[in-house]
Amino acid sequence: MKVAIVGVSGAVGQEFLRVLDERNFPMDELVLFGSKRSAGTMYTFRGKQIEVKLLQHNDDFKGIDIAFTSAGAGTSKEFADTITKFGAVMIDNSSAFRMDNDVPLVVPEVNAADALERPHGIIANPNCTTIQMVVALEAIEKLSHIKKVHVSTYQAASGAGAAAMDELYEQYRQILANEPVTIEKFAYQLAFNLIPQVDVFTENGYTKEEMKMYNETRKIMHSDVKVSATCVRVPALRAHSESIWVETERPISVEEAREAFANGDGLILQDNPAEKDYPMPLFIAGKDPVYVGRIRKDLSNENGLTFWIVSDQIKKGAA
Ligand code: 2RA
Repeated sequence: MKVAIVGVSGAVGQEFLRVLDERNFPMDELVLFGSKRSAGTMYTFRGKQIEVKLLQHNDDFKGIDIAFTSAGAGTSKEFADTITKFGAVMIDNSSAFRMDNDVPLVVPEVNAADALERPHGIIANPNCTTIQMVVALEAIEKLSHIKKVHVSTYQAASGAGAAAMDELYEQYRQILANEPVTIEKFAYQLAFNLIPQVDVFTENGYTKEEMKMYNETRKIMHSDVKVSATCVRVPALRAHSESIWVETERPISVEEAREAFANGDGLILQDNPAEKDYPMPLFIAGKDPVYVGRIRKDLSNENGLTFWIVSDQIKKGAA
């Protein structure tokens, strides 16, 4: 088994490296690719130094079985043929192919079987906010069809990449040192603030991030569910949180939901309000599951249920 990582120097690329190692992923060789900026950089993997190759239109992907790509939608589109032409399966973290009819969009806990049908050799990985949400929704969907979802997200700086995390650290330092604050990765200062915008606005007033939650959820779950999202950037460093409200076809009790979450694939139930026990991003960084808590009946709608989820979106979501 020969594996490639494309975009190894980014926050997600670095997580790919850690996860492959941590899981003892069976492979004989790992090949790393990057842009001009990162070509030549050396990374240590399982005690061996590997040099990052420049991603180019050549035959470098001959013999590669799986390529994990996270270098932005433009790069994925430009290099998809180069990456897949010798039979490599491209598992793509970008938004380039997610909504294409002939590219499966897969979250293993929900629709793993869709990955078997991949006419272009590409499997798309959804947006991180969608991934953690559908893992939780799937547990409820098994009890009763979900008709509507209202969700507000609390997205950590890490969703915008490694440089954005550095910027948040630097902003706190600058504020405490009474220095001018650097603002490059976000529209506004994020330290001591919340920004109700993730990605750019679309014509209907929702952002692209919010529309991804609508469209991707329907495709992954093979569902007519309607999703209305408000995505907010918060000054947490790593792990996204989501406040989710669902309306199901029949009423679901809190006990039923709790049992479904407790037994759900990829989920950890953490819901003990009496002990102030609920998921928080600070404690979930670096972990695999989606944590669920604060499960309540909606007070205005018999068929409504509300809950809170947190997951490390780089690990669970992107990598
Ligand atoms: C973010 N969800 O948090 C995005 C990353 N794909 O910015």
